[in-house]
Amino acid sequence: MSLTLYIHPLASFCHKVLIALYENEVPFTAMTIDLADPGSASVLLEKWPVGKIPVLHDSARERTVAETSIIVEYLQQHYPGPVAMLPQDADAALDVRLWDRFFDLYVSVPMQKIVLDRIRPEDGRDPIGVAEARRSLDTAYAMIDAQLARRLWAAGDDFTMADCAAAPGLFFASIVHPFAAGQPNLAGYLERLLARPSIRRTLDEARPYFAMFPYRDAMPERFLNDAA
Ligand SMILES: N[C@@H](CCC(=O)N[C@@H](CS)C(=O)NCC(=O)O)C(=O)O
Repeated sequence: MSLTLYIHPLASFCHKVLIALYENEVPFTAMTIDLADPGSASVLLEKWPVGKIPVLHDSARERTVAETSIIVEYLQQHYPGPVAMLPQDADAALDVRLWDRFFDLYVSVPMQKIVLDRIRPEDGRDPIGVAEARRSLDTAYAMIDAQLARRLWAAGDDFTMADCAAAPGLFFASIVHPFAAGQPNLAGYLERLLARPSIRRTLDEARPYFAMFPYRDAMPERFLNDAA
């Protein structure tokens, strides 16, 4: 087994890559990084000084690969399986990349802003930044609700990298900034994602760490017991 994925089991961007790996049953070893522990963090920083997880190392090809979208594309190129994370058609692939970027930048990033602000010291909080993040989520939710009126998955009829990005972002965002009542397509899409075996497995593995989630008090009971 040549692939090692440096992760934290609670980290949403790590979930995105885990989902892609599980979709195609790609064998890998997960190595947990505790960014709060300098010894553990140094293992990651040696590989990727930016210090963000996940990072993939492939000993067979002597490659270290960072950034989730690049990791998923790397897996698609070198360790493909039955579920195509990107379609062959170039225009369709652009659509997948667009919605992958959309979920990372306009769902996961503002969600993280809201979550991380809660663990800042009281005098270091950023209420203006958090309000902006909530507005960004409102816009994203409305756009996803419109997009999913015509589609089963984020970029069409097939599950792709865009859905790997969507699942953890929407899961945590729905807790810290609930969907509006009149967004049935958005809510239905999250339910479809949560029913997917790769996503159930990822959340099952994260569940023992949910107590560390800064908004655990807002987490619906069903998420604490079961992913769906
Ligand atoms: N653009 C990056 C984002 C990765 C990211 O933000 N990871 C978070 C965990 S979910 C992280 O490493 N946070 C630690 C930090 O920012 O210090 C990617 O797609 O890989």
